[in-house]
Amino acid sequence: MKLKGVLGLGVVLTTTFVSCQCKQAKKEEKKRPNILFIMTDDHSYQTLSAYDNRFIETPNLDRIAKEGMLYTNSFVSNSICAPSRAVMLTGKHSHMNGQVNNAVSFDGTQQTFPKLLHKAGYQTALVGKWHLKSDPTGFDYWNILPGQGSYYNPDFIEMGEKKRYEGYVTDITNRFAFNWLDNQRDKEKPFCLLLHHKAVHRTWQPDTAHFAEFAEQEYDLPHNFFDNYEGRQAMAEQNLSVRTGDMDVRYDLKMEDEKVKSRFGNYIHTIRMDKAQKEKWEAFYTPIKDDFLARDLHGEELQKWKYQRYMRDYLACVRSLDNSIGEVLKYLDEHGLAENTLVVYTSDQGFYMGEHGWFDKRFMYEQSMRTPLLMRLPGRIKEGVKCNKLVQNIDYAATFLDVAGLEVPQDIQGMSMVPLWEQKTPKWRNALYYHYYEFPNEHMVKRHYGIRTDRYKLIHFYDDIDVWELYDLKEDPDEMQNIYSAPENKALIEQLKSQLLKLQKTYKDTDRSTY
Ligand code: SGN
Ligand code: CA
Repeated sequence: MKLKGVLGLGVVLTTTFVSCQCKQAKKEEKKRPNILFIMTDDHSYQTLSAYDNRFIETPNLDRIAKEGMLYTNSFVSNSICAPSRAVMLTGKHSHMNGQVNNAVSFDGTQQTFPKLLHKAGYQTALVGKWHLKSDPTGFDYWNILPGQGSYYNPDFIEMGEKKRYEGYVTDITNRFAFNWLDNQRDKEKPFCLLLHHKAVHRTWQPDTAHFAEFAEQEYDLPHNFFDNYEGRQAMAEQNLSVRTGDMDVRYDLKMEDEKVKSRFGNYIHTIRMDKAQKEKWEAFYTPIKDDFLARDLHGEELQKWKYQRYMRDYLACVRSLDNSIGEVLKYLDEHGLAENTLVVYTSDQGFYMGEHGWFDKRFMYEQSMRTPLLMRLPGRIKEGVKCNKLVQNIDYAATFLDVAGLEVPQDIQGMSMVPLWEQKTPKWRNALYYHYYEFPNEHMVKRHYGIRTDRYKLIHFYDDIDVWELYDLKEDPDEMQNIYSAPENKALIEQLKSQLLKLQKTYKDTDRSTY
């Protein structure tokens, strides 16, 4: 009897202990923050009003900055889509993860942060643009656009199965994210969701709902729109100009008419649209086209007209994007997820809004090397703060692992940004490394690598040319004066070159012959 009683008590005690432990474990589990990594495609910091409000107000994106941290010096290491994504997944520069350009296929057997989070008990998912050719690995759930995807009635590949969905891509991508959060994950576990939008990629097809807001707007030309590229050979030899046929009147600017000659043949924007979408589209663009044909523009007048058309379509796509961010933040509020979710907003790279006369990206110059970066995590990141440290997309993997309480593996090349949230001025880098490879290719941006410090940028264009450029970003933030050959800069150049070499050694990028 006695023994039984003791045993019984033991059982009770053990059960109580176990259930306490269980609760404790659950509590601990609750503390591990969710990670919502929102990335868009080609969204420039110039068109996010927390950075720059000359062109558009983006109140929903600004809310992340207001309630969290805005990085004023956020950069990529190779300003193009697939490479940027691979850098983020692996925390390693392009030459280390193998994704040096858009053409090769991502080696999905390698270490990535979603895999490490998954192993540590996170639920992982990816919706939207992927662009890495091989199937995603390390995700419990994925639903991706094939290649670049379509704006209207897009196909998505859900865990290997392709299906078409009616509607506008930005809305549909959000819907998949909400659906996974609502119905398809284990809610006992923390989650890491990659919400990666197609917008605002070329050819900037807006949702018909947002035509009107931008139709009559006039945008100031950047003061260097008519840049003559003097002293900057690689700038002169690119194919990413708004001013020339690189920006195509039919394909990019939607003037579909047999009188408009196009490099893209008879491209038709409404090809995937249903009747109602097509009618709204044509009701908007046909009068613009008629007016355009009647005016018969040439030279500078045509260039200026192209710039306005480009900006209006691009900004209308940003509007959908900003609205979609509003929906996401509302979802987190309404589902009790806002307090314990790290929200990250970035783009896969920057973009030219007519600076130097350009669209697109690729170059190590400011508008494309920079990218927006906002983060919110209540209790960990103070509200409305700015961070001016030099951060780069190699840092995301380490940051996500760190915030989840995991060790950052030695072979990851980036640094965790978590210490920057505490604003204790941790030991941080004072220079960034950059390397771009996709040449010869569309837009003809030469291969180059370089170093950017707070004040200077030194670039070496190589392969079919051998040209160095040096910019003093304090004196010349628009990179109009290549001061590489000025005799007074000799010592500075030597010092920057030795710093660059050190970075190449640290990051193990010493053999350019392999790619
Ligand atoms: C497409 C675009 C290019 C763009 C690349 C890379 N042309 O090829 O303008 O530079 O994507 O963009 S398009 O005719 O297909 O629109 S990236 O963001 O995916 O790297
Ligand atoms: Ca991109």
